[in-house]
Amino acid sequence: MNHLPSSGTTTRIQWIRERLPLYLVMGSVNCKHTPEQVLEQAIAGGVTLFQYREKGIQALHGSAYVKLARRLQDICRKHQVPFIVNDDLELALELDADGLHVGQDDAPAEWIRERLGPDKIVGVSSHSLVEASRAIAAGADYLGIGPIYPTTSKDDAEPVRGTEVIQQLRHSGLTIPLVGIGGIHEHNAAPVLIDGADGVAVISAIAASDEPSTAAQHLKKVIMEHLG
Ligand code: 3NM
Repeated sequence: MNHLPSSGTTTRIQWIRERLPLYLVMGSVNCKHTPEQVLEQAIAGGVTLFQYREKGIQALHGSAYVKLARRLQDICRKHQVPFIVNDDLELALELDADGLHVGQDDAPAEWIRERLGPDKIVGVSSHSLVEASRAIAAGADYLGIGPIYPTTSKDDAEPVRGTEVIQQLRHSGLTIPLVGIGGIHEHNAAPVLIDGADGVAVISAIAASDEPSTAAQHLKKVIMEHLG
């Protein structure tokens, strides 16, 4: 990964924003091909950021979980795509990952920022202006906003919100990088960007595709057409 600029600077915000356009989130349970194949192909198709999210009944545990993380991190390093860990601070520290993403029910963002220090990316899922403001005060680098559309990839997903929260955050003047998540694919990605997100985060649109590279390419095309 190219060096993450210092916190609080406009170059850092710009750096994060440049990596949000096409954010792949996945673990082994989401993949139609092997996770390594999916990630390699997705990056070839234009993925700009990756989050290792190994969740669900059939998720890997123990050393298999850590080994897969390392293999996916190696692929990210080879292609200079930042490697973010979902909701596992210990794994992020052990792997010296580029960052950590947490939800509202996970460890508090202040504590995560304190433990990771200023040189790592911290992402926080937020569903309202109140949650967003709190995450920003805690030192979040970007916010994940969702679920934008119905999703089958997250068991405990909140009610569908459309792009309303994104609009609300932008209208209230928040400039923090935002990524929309939940049920996004190439045919419904445009409103997410038009309403103010800097990118889209997807699981199934790429990981469950027969051709992850083509799926990523098609999504990336739509995204780049709508980013300013
Ligand atoms: N978080 P898909 S929705 C991991 O609303 C995740 O915060 C969400 O998967 C949120 O692209 C979601 O397959 C699942 O719908 C996204």
